[in-house]
Amino acid sequence: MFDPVMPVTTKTTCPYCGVGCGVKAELSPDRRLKVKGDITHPANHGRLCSKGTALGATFGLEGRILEPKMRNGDGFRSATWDEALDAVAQKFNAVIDEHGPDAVAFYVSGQLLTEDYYAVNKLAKGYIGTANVDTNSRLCMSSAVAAHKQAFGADLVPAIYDDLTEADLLIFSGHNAAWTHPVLYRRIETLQDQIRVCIDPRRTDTAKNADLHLMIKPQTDVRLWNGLCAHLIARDALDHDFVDRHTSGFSRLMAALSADDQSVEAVAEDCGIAVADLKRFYDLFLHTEKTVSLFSQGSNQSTQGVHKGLALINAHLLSGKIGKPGAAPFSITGQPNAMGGREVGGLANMLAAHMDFDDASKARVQRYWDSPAIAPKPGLKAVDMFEAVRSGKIKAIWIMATNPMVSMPDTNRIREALEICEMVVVSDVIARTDTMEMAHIQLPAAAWGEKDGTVTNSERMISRQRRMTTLPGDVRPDWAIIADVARRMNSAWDKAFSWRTPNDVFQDYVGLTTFENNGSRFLDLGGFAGLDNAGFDSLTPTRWPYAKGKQPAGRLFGDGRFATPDGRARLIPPVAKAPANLPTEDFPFSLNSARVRDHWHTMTRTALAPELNRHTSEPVLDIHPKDARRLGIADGRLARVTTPYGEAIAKARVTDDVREGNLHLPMHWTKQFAPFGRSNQLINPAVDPTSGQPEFKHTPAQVEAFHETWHGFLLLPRDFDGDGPQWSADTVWRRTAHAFADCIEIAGVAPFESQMDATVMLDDIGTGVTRRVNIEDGRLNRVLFVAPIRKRLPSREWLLERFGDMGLDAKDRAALLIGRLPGVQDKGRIICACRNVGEKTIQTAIADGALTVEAIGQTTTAGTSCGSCKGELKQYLLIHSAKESQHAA
Ligand SMILES: Nc1nc2c(c(=O)[nH]1)N[C@H]1C(S)=C(S)[C@@H](COP(=O)(O)OP(=O)(O)OC[C@H]3O[C@@H](n4cnc5c(=O)[nH]c(N)nc54)[C@H](O)[C@@H]3O)O[C@H]1N2
Ligand SMILES: Nc1nc2c(c(=O)[nH]1)N[C@H]1C(S)=C(S)[C@@H](COP(=O)(O)OP(=O)(O)OC[C@H]3O[C@@H](n4cnc5c(=O)[nH]c(N)nc54)[C@H](O)[C@@H]3O)O[C@H]1N2
Ligand code: SF4
Ligand SMILES: [Mo]
Repeated sequence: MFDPVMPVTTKTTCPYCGVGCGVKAELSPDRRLKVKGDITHPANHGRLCSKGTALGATFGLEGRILEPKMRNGDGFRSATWDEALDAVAQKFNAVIDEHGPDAVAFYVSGQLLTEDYYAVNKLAKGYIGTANVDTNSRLCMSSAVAAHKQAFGADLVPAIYDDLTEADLLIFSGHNAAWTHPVLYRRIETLQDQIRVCIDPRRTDTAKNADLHLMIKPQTDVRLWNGLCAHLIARDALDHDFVDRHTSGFSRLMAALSADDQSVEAVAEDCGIAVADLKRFYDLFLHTEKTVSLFSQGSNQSTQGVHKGLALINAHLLSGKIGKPGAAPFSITGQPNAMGGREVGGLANMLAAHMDFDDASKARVQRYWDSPAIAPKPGLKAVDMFEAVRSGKIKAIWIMATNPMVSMPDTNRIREALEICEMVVVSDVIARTDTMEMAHIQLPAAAWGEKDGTVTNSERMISRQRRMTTLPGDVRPDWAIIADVARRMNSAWDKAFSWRTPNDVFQDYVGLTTFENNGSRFLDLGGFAGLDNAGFDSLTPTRWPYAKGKQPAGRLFGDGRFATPDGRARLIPPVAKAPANLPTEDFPFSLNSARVRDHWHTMTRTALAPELNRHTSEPVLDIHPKDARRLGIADGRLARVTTPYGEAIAKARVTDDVREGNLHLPMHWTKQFAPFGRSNQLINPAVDPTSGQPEFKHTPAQVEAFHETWHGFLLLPRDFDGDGPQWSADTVWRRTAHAFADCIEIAGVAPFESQMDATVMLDDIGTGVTRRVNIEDGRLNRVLFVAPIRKRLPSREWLLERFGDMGLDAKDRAALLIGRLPGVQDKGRIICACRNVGEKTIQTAIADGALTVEAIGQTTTAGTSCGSCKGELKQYLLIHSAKESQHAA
């Protein structure tokens, strides 16, 4: 299998989103990887989205950390594993001896494999004796987890993917599935008879392609769903039989709802939408048996995230729309193994295998682990955990597979925390991340394709990620690193951490799910017990619960039995209230922050793939035309956003895709790619009081024009590992990687000065335009264009492609200085990432008569691979037909 001389094909699972698509990967001996969707995988039946399709482009060793490193003054030096892991183990022991187990913490990730996750939980909760293990799922799923536990008695997702196609009504509540779960969206977008409703303060791609978009005021979801529940009651549209036999708390819910004015008019007013639209939504829900309501970050990431989830679940319980084909509330997971982490106890308030911190469960888990200690109480949740680091209560933290310097709220405070921490250990696959920079010890982890284990997707399907190649450099799988540290901490722990294969770890976990279970806990993986390594290697996707001697489960709760002590689902009254931080006179806007189509989180991997950088190549600030006009902010020019926590500068996109008074800045950009465009230094650390999930979707903010006087770009050979050019502190820059070169967009207020050497230059004092091109040995190695803000710059695309040319000579210089060849049209912004088709090409095709998505595909190839851009193609068609009818009129 390893280091083949011929290409070898492996079936594995995509490492990005929670859809959990099966991938067929063909690896050549020189580590070139070609991927296709696995047609036998039940999650995707052969489809992949743009990110999955580009996996080959991120599989090289560019940017990787391949050996352990230890802090050395301002930089890092190489270290051996012995040196690095002894240092970790000794410091942990010293801190625990002096300050107790709660002075250490682990901050982990839904991008770890289940085996990695299980290993760290066993070490912390069973051996060190602290529950200070929290995960980035706190930022992602914890509100849904709490809602599930309260309503269903355990963290159980009722639905399966087939319910999405079975449904006659599909509701996206704070979920931009067209971009964030593209392959699931592909499944439903062609269904002719399904009605789709999108609830989102932003007009997303999912909203644009829905039958009804409720563009609500931010954070008014509870009001909306409570109103629906009241409407169901008022119209006597309840499933009385289901409510009587399978739920508890009805009268309390009814009393709570009747305390507010639940008229459609009052609710519509509070939510900021048209009465007719709200009526239509309520009636659709009322009259459609087969309804699935997907809820995601617009629901979870809120100071009322748990209540948003409960309100939505209540509507399903009251109408009996649960446990039946095409009927369920469906919390969709974000990360590839968010679900797996929830199973093994990744959240600080869960023990392991869905057990809590009650005495019986603690004793049971300790018995199973035969361990010296058991964490006595829940540990600190992410925001509190970093706060405890900052206040010095936690003295050593180990961060794995997550980049909190970018993804936590109020990142300036995270910096302060990590700066004073006595030992910060970071395990990552990439050498330079904003969090790796803060480490004392950097540990090189094996990446996707180099390690073996399991992940669980949104529909509880366990799939294998498989190793395709030998481990490069000194990298090791995360679970093995954790076990090694455990053994170094205490030789008496050797036996408990003596796993030799990932299957050993998996079996340890499987055993815990069955231990003293006897049907008392839904989470039972007994069907996998005793699987040998060969069985583990050939494991096909299997959904849990999967008890010994039973078939793997399908959808849950079909029999009306829930995981509560009385078997009934609980109807809990959610309270509609304002967000924790209200806009003020100084900060009158509400800042929202979500995802773009082709980037994954903090871009450590997707930024490597040129095709993924071009759909949205820099952080863009969305602002409503009325606000922009009032504040003198022009489309395409820089704007400065400030909040009480920090500031950011990004290019404004003036659009009514956001509501008046709302702003949107994507979450992805980092110090490495756009230090001025980082969203999370702006974001308030307010959390939901129950789940501890931060309110990423709402921070009071102010915005103003930046008034840059010049703009330009520098193109230089691709350098993912290097420092890049140094700019003066007031030069706003952002970088994107292309096939042969990096493009750095620059702008500023102070006069621009450049020392760049050039083989040809055209500095025009009169117009203030600087053009410099440097050619070495017939190849382009630098291009700099700078112009006063009112002057246009040439398209970067053509110049960037020239970095791949050999043998450039005098006759090319003139074209290079203009930035284009006469007569060649540039493609415009890339819309189809797979086929590299730009906006202008698409517009030309439409003007020439390609009037359907299919016809555009035939003329330009756009949309013919993964299909992620089809929604946008439809939008171009709509704009075109609107213009045509304007002409006609
Ligand atoms: N391309 C891409 N796909 C991804 C990821 C990625 O990084 N990139 N990450 C994965 C992960 S980990 C996750 S968690 C998922 C997240 O998947 P989604 O939840 O779809 O992701 P977001 O785009 O963050 O947020 C969804 C929407 O919530 C809306 N929203 C904001 N405030 C409110 C509100 O008050 N009410 C309502 N109803 N909606 C609101 C936002 O405008 C946004 O459009 O995506 C996964 N898939
Ligand atoms: N403003 C705003 N902020 C948000 C959100 C939002 O919507 N808005 N969403 C939140 C959500 S839902 C999420 S899930 C988080 C995500 O935020 P993060 O978890 O911080 O994001 P990633 O970039 O996915 O970080 C994963 C890290 O693990 C590394 N890695 C990859 N594979 C491995 C491996 O096998 N082992 C190890 N050790 N490392 C590996 C990657 O290089 C990367 O540095 O962001 C949250 N932050
Ligand atoms: S939808 Fe895309 S990112 Fe998500 S698992 Fe499938 S291929 Fe990967
Ligand atoms: Mo997430």
